[in-house]
Amino acid sequence: MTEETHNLSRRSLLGGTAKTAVFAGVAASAVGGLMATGSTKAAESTNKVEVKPGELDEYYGFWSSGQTGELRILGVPSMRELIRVPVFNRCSATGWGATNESLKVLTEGLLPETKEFLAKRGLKTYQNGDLHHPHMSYTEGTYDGRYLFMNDKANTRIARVRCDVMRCDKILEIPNASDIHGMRPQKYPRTGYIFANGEHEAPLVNDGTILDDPKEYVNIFTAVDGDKMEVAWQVIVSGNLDNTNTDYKGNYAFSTSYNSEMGVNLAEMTANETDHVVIFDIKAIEAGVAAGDYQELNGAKVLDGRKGKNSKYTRYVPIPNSPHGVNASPDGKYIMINGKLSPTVSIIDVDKVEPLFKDNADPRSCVVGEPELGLGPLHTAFDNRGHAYTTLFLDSQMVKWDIEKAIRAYKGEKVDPIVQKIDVAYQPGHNSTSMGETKDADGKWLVSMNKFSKDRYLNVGPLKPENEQLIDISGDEMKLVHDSPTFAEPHDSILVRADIVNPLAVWKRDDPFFADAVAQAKADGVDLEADSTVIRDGNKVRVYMTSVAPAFGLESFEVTEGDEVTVYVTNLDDVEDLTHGFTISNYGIAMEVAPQATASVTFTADRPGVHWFYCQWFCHALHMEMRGRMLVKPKSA
Ligand code: CUK
Ligand code: CUA
Repeated sequence: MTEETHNLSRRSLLGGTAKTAVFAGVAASAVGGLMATGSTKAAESTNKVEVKPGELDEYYGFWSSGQTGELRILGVPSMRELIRVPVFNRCSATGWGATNESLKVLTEGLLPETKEFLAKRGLKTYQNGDLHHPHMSYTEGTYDGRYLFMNDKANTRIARVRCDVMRCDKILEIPNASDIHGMRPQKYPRTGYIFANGEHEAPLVNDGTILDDPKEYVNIFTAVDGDKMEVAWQVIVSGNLDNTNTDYKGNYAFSTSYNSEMGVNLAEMTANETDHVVIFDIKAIEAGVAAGDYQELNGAKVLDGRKGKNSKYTRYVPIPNSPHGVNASPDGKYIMINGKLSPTVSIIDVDKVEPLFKDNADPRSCVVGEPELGLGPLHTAFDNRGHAYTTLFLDSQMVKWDIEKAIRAYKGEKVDPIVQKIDVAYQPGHNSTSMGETKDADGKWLVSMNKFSKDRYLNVGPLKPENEQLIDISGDEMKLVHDSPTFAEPHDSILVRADIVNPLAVWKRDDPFFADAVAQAKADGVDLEADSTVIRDGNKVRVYMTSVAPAFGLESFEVTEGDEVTVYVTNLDDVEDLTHGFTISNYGIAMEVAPQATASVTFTADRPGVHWFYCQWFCHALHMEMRGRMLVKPKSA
């Protein structure tokens, strides 16, 4: 296909139908299949696709789960789901959201007014979350295996997961902003900051004083200190914020805005042909903070980066209609802005950003390419050979394209940057390549995260899984090698070389995760690693017990109706994988205790009678016998 006909067909499609197609949901059908690569001898794939039983995967895949609220870990290329890490959700298996250790993480970073609001509903923390973007911490442009960070769009939070134990250790509610969506860590020199976009417009002080007065609404860009998990600073912007990303030099962050109109309904939000990307000058903002050029609001330093004010901190680059994803090429040169309602990806040359701030250069001067790729480009991933891979939501395709050719075409040369298109099933959102979000992109695997599975699996009723497809990109042609279903709703993922991630096999006894339990035991004169005993402290009762397969340290304990009971279980087994659990029947209590961990749960013993506690993790031939009784004496007796 020649450049002209290619552009013509896309343009004519777009002229009349692009917007209609978007508003009609996913009615637009996939057009075209495999496009000729032009070359006669294609380089063959070098990937080993099959992971045999007992073999380990080459990559950890860290997956979001959207509205499920957890982080998932997959092995790639097998696409086997390895484990789920509860974060913003409640977890029946592990007790996340019920144990004292998890409640500390889930509550300590909440704003005071949120705590008050939840307390009125009898809650300590939110019960749901909407986790879109999991990303690993960086050192000098590549993954360092320390932490994973992720956003909660539903309740305006950022969470951190420790990679040594794969457990969430911090959750921070972001003040002033509304509904954190796009989120990325600083890549250089290290993480550093976590940049987070508030997506939805709201009054800066959102206490009901301003209601249906959208011209008073703002959006907030936040930098969180990823070490301390505190807000470092915030910037008020014009327009809303969607996705974000950073360069490889630590200078700039880039956020898309699909609602530059600041509309509050669909027609208003899509009114303009052009929206924008906001570029944040990190060093200028830090200088502004140092100079005191901010207002303090809810404990955060808030700078003004709005458009009309000719801010030192921001520049607004016009981008065709409703851009979505932002992706940084692994060579550090380019930032790709995915057009969504526009069939284009806008290529920003990072070296051309400085003149925007220094010389007030025309904001569009940093755009060095804008290839038309197909309908509904949402996100772009990269290999290490100068190619980009963009998801086309409406076309249900993955397009592989040549970055340098796209730049030459923009300068007027007659070259077609498109290398190949393949159909995916169906309607892809994010995609990710192996190590593709780092300077160590290796060009081996590409995952297409598709929003619809339709007919690809046995029908499970009206609610269907999403479909994720694994594509081999090691050769000249993309090859689809695997389908795998996932439950609601992975948006984004990263593929990390396995040698970078080295979790522990058993807990260390001095882990800060259960330091409070250790301190309480010490205060009670109890040795967690030896004693099983009951400490009475008024109507507070602390029950300490060890667990060694197949027995708990206590066969029974007695409390009085109305007592506030805390049970501490310490798993003394240090055999890898020998996890115990602690469930109290008809009390709604369950928690997991992995080898060498202590876990605790607090409840009121307000139901008299005999209640068995049992281990719910099948740990031993006598696992069924691993149980004991909680005797709750009626108050009157
Ligand atoms: S967003 Cu979901 S497909 Cu939340 Cu990164 Cu683009
Ligand atoms: Cu311990 Cu089952």
